[in-house]
Amino acid sequence: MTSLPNMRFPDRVAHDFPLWCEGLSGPPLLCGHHDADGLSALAIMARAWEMHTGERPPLRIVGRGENAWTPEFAAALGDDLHGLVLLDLGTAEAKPTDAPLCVIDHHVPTSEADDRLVLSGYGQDPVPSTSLIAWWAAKGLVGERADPLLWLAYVGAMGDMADKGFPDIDRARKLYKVGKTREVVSLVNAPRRSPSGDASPALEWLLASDSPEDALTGEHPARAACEAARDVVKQATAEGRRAPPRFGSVYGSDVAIIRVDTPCQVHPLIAQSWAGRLKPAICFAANADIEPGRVSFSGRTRGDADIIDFLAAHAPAGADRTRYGNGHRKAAGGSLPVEQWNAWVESLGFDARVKVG
Ligand SMILES: [Mn+2]
Repeated sequence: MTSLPNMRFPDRVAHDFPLWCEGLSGPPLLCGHHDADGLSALAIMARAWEMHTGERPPLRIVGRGENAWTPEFAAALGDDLHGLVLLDLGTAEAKPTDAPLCVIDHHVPTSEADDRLVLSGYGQDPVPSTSLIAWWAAKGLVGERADPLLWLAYVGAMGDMADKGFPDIDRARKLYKVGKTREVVSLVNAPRRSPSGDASPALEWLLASDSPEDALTGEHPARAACEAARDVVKQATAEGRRAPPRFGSVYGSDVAIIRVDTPCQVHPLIAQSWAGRLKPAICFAANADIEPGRVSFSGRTRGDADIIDFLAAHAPAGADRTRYGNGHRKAAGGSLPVEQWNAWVESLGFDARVKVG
């Protein structure tokens, strides 16, 4: 699929996506990451496809402990797909299906395979959220009818802190109140962090709403599930914030690890909050209660550090690279089996207080 040379990225997205859709024999399966950005992108794509064909395409959230680039995921998809759209799920090598594949993403890519349409915002300046790229794609598919979906792009962009420097998001900021949009982001992100990790109420809520205002004030039963999840997550976050950062002998004050063991996926929030206080350190928060036998960890920095590079330089031998060291330069992590985690922190000079078991 060739684009015109020198096309601006948003125009290239709007140009290439409809061409990709033309080659499909039926509705593609839409898969999205479970955070505000991925869920918003899913909602945009689903509604645009429905405008385009009159039919709601199948949807699937890729949630906690799942990765779209693993053989397990490919097996779960089956082989009767018309097409597959992966939203906010990274860009890796293994193709999960023989059906036409479209990847819409903005994480650091780990593949340049050309047997698929890749609409990656990585390398653009600034880097757009997946939701905004999805909206540009929707715009290409259904034209002005995508305009009422712009608020969803705004929700995703705000959720990923990628809402500065884009004329379309500037326009959304004038149309929709910042405070209400922030409240939607907060509620949409809650279910995936709750002990169940099930983000489907958040997606249901976004799919049923017409604006941040409508989402917060209209009759939306799924909102109550998001509110309940947020209460639980708030409690776990407050407790997690009391855990002290630890430092190892290899990097001293430049690398901190904070242990926060809870069935709530709040370790990225804890890492984020310590990164703000401990600049220029890389802060990793680690959680051994998310997945049995594994330690999930998340790194954040406000300084110049490159966490992707750091993790690559310190990759444990035999680490599963679909589950280690992916994400953004300033926000990346992964999960390791307990034994590998313990060896990893030891190699960085940390003592038993950050080891598990
Ligand atoms: Mn994203």
